[in-house]
Amino acid sequence: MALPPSSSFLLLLSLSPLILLSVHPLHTSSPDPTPPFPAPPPSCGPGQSWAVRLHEHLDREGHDLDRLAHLVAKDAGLENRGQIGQLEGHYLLCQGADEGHVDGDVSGAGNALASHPYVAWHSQELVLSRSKRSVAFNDPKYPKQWHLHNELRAGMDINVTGVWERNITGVGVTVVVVDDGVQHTLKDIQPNYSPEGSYDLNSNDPDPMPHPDARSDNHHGTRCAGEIAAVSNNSFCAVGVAYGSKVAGIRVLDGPLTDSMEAIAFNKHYQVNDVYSCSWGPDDDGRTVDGPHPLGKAALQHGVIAGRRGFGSIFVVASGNGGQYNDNCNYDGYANSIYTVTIGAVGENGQMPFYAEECASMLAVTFSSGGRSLRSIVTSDWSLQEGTGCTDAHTGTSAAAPLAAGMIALMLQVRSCLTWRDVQHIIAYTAIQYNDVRADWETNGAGFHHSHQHGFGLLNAWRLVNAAKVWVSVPYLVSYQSPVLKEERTILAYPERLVLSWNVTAADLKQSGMKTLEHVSVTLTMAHQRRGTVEIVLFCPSGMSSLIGARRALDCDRSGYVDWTFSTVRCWGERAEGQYTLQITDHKDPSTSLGTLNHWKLTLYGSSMSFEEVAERQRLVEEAMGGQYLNSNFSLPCPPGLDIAPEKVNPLTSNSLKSLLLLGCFALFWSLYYTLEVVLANLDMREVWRGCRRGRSQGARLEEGPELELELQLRRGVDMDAKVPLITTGDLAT
Ligand SMILES: *[C@@H]1O[C@H](CO)[C@@H](O)[C@H](O)[C@H]1NC(C)=O
Ligand SMILES: *[C@@H]1O[C@H](CO)[C@@H](O)[C@H](O)[C@H]1NC(C)=O
Ligand SMILES: *[C@@H]1O[C@H](CO)[C@@H](O)[C@H](O)[C@H]1NC(C)=O
Ligand SMILES: *[C@@H]1O[C@H](CO)[C@@H](O)[C@H](O)[C@H]1NC(C)=O
Ligand SMILES: *[C@@H]1O[C@H](CO)[C@@H](O)[C@H](O)[C@H]1NC(C)=O
Ligand SMILES: [Ca+2]
Ligand SMILES: [Ca+2]
Ligand SMILES: [Ca+2]
Repeated sequence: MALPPSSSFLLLLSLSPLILLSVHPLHTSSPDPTPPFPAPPPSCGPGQSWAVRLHEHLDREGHDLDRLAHLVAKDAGLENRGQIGQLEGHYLLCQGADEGHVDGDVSGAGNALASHPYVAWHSQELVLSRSKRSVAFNDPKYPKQWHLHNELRAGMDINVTGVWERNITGVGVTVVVVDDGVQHTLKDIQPNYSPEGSYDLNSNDPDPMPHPDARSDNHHGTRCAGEIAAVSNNSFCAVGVAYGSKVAGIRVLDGPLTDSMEAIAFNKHYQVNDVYSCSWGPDDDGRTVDGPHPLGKAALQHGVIAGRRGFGSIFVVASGNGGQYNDNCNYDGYANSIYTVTIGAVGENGQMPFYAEECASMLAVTFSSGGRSLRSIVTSDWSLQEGTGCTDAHTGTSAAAPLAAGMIALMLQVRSCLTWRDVQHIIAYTAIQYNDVRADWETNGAGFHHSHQHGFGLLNAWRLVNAAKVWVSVPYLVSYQSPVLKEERTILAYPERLVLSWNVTAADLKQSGMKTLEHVSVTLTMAHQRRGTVEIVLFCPSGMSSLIGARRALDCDRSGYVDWTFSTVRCWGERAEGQYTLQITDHKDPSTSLGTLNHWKLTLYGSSMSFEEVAERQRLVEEAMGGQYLNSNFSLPCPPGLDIAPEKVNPLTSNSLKSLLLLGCFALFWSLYYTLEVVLANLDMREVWRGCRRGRSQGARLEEGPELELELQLRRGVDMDAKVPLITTGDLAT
């Protein structure tokens, strides 16, 4: 990591005398370049300027060149703007301004200069086309992909071009689109298509090719796949966020979807597929309360334990499009799950679009379509039926989730052993808070900002990848569960409210070793005649509030909630110990009767990371944002991961339940093994570093600061005591 900066520095040092030498003589022999005119503007409009060189003999004969240039300009109907830089005898003449002499005719000025006795050479200046030395693609729709590089509204993009410039494009990572199929024969998909990660659960064959349908709208999966991995620079359509990654398809939405199909989809080829992009969910009608059923839940849990050789499959889900129906993603079990990365949408203007849902479990947002006046997402399209292979009309949170999946692929390229929780942590640490009148930003007790509308903020590929590069895996997951608290209490009508609390003591947390929080969830059962009028707020010990149960005007369901789990990420990084309070109130109209809260249960998820360590990580992440670790060969050690059988086909059998349990045990071994591995690798690396320092006697000073810090960081990562991890299937089941 030391060589690139210092060597380029040396290069500069050795070159600079040459540069100085070649410039120097010109500089000393030139007279004071100040022209005899009041400070002229440095240049004129494009196409209106003429460069002229006066005959050299005029100078030798002792004429005042500035005065001659003024005469030339006058004769040609132009205005003298003075000597061009340090070039003696060269002047810039401009058109316009001086009405009395204006010829109006450009060729007139040219002719006058051509025949002028003082002028040795002249040239009308044209605007030179010089593009910045950065990624320039020939894909015809790339210029319209504002979400990748926004020229109209600065900052309203995912800031990915700098990551690409460092040759980070998702190489070695596979993202699977779980949807209505992927047309992998398209020019923009085919070279990046992974048949190994694909499957068709609707027709039960290995080929997820979408089928034509009555409304010509089985194009959804193909559009999502293009956002992730559309091939770059192939003169066709668009460019994907991670155009060096592989993309697979699982066709499952084109037909009746069952719990077991969903379960199979979530674990399909889970040693090939790293990221599962799911742009779908329960009905967004503002009155549904639904999520994964038992098998789907088990598959999500199984995926994070056994997928990606034990580092955990990354499930990215869209927060939902029910905004106009007042829907909220805390009523969507996929968005609410601790195993998923829940992604919402913002429009190009940075505001929450009409369709976007909000909730306390939203992790972050990224771009998508907005109101009618805002641009949508440009991506691949199917070429069947009415499709053309390219579209500029991909919309909704459906379009946001794949962008996040693509960014995660970039992170996994630079650090392949990030666990499913590391990815969530890095999002929380790097997402950007920004202004939106509708956002209710709050900073929690650990310094993380969160809003129900935007999660921790806007995803930024540059920040995510830089943080990923230096990220040491967080300690294993631990959880705490309160007993089921039987209440049978009346839910009071607003402005009165039912207040319930539960104290988590140091003794409670001692067994698991939990110090700081990740997700917090509340599972409750209540009876109510119209549950949409009830509002539930959870307060963490820091005082941070989460609106876990938002009101929904259209939800007039009479069955209340039966063991529904609400979760929040708003207490991320805070101390776990203390008093948790639930406030429930009913904004009912006078005709309905009061409901009853039957029982509830609090579940905390977190780790043994101390409050101070969270702050230290925040500092380290910010320090890594300069790109210095992306430029260098620096890399942290990665454990190899587990050797896990490719997949189990049927998650229903008792056999597979047994292997699920077994995998829980594997996870335990793995985390112990991982600890050991990092300790060993750390020792090795310290030896290597010492060797480097000895080898490089001087001139390596600059690099020592960061090296030491990383060394410390590594040690800290290792310091976790070898407590028995509580990753057992029982603890994780929610
Ligand atoms: C970084 O990698 C490049 C190419 O692999 C190599 O030439 C260079 O010496 C490496 N730099 C360091 C500091 O190891
Ligand atoms: C894209 O292809 C063109 C040739 O068509 C090439 O000049 C250019 O460098 C390529 N750009 C990138 C970023 O690879
Ligand atoms: C965007 O990326 C560039 C590097 O390409 C970086 O310098 C800049 O700080 C990033 N912006 C933000 C807001 O992170
Ligand atoms: C970029 O990365 C790819 C794959 O990792 C590699 O083959 C290629 O040589 C790299 N290009 C540069 C310019 O480093
Ligand atoms: C919880 O602790 C607070 C003080 O921190 C105390 O006032 C309260 O009574 C306790 N509640 C329960 C249910 O023990
Ligand atoms: Ca098929
Ligand atoms: Ca393309
Ligand atoms: Ca919804």
